[in-house]
Amino acid sequence: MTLAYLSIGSNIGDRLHHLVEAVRALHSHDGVEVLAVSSIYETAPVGYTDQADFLNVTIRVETVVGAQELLAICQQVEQVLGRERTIRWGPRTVDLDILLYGTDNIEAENLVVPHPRMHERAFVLIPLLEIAPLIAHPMAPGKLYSEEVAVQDSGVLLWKKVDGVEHFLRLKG
Ligand code: A4P
Ligand code: MG
Repeated sequence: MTLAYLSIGSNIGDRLHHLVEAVRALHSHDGVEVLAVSSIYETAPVGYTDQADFLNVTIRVETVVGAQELLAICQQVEQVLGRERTIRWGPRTVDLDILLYGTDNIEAENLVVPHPRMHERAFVLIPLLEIAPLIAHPMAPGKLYSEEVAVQDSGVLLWKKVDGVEHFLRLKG
């Protein structure tokens, strides 16, 4: 069993529906159990900024599958929910990123974990800290993520408070 943290974002169409369906699809997968979901945050786009605001959540899963298989599952969920890849960092129906996989450091061609841009992104860190307040900074041992996020001009607003996985799965867009 490995604990992993994922970031999920959507900025096209019914954003809430896409987040809920992505979590439902992961949760219904054999070998992946969703243990925690953060509140939902509305976030200004980072990277390619000429696009609509995102809804973002972070989730904790317990899984028996390896990191590569978890990535494959995430990509399958993206496909089922109709993601079209056009612009890098651009608009997407739903995007699932693996932030952390246990304490593993992975540097494969198709998978880098801890996610290399997570520590500079308030839309990842604010929801992550909500469900994992004491998580250590993988790139700066001894430092907590909470110190990092405090200095950011975040563009991240609480959009809907979430009270557990079951509550989240009942939300409708
Ligand atoms: N890949 C490598 N490591 C990972 C990982 N840890 N998790 C590879 C998931 N995928 C990983 O991703 C491109 C490739 O990254 C995949 O083929 C996979 O093998 P992608 O999802 O196809 O494309 P992308 O998401 O457009 O690119 P990238 O580099 O993943 O972008 P990011 O960093 O995920 O940024 N602003 C707000 N406010 N909220 C957002 O959610 N998201 C992005 C996407 C940009 N701006 C945003 C948001
Ligand atoms: Mg991505």
